Amino acid sequence: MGLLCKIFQVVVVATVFFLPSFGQEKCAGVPGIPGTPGANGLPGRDGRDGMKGDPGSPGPMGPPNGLPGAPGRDGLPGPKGQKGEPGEKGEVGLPGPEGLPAFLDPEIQEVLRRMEKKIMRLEGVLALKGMIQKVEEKIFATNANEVDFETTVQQCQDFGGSIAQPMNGDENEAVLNILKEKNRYAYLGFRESPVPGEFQYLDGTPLNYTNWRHYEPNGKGAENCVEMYTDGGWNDKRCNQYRLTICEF
Ligand code: MMA
Ligand code: CA
Repeated sequence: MGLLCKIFQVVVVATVFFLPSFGQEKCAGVPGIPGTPGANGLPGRDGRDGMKGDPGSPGPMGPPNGLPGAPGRDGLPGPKGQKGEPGEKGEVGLPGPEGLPAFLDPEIQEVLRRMEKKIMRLEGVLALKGMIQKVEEKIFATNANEVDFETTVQQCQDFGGSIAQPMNGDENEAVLNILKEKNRYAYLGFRESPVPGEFQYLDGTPLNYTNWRHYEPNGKGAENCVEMYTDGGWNDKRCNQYRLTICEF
């Protein structure tokens, strides 16, 4: 700054600061001329970053022959298919839980009651028609065949029974009823034992009921079978005669 300019500055400052007091004390001067504007200051610091702008619009589609995109999501399920062929039979399963004993099972008991009733009715019909003779739990019946002793034994077995073998007076009378009806004699299920004149059941046990006629048995080892007459009495007799087949069941 040149000297002149410095002087001018002092004059101006003095004018501005001291003139008024001079003015009060002395007189008002002429207003000064406004100075020229100062030079521009240095540029300020950079402001803070602004907010992130909106996303730009999608770019143009790329060229074909690019890599394939990821697979899309699964579609909706299709319609139900047709029924397949039956599979192979599985293995046998484990046994089920144990059931009630038959005597405690009410269903089984009911079935048994009905079966018993049906059987009793059938037995009643057969007895009414004279086709069976029932004594307690034993039933005597004939097929009206007349055959020798061994054939009688065999036939009765074939039908699931055995040759008639009366064990008491009632059973003897039941067999007799059949003889009288057919007016024939019949072999009984006894045989002579190794001791002549002694008879036994077919299983070898001695007889515990007999109904011999007078003077019988008299065969003394020559008559090994026993027949019943139409009066119910027994006679020892050779085994090769034809006699009415009577079985017991
Ligand atoms: C026949 C024969 C015998 C029986 C007598 C009874 C003659 O023999 O059936 O077994 O004891 O008759 O008179
Ligand atoms: Ca005899």
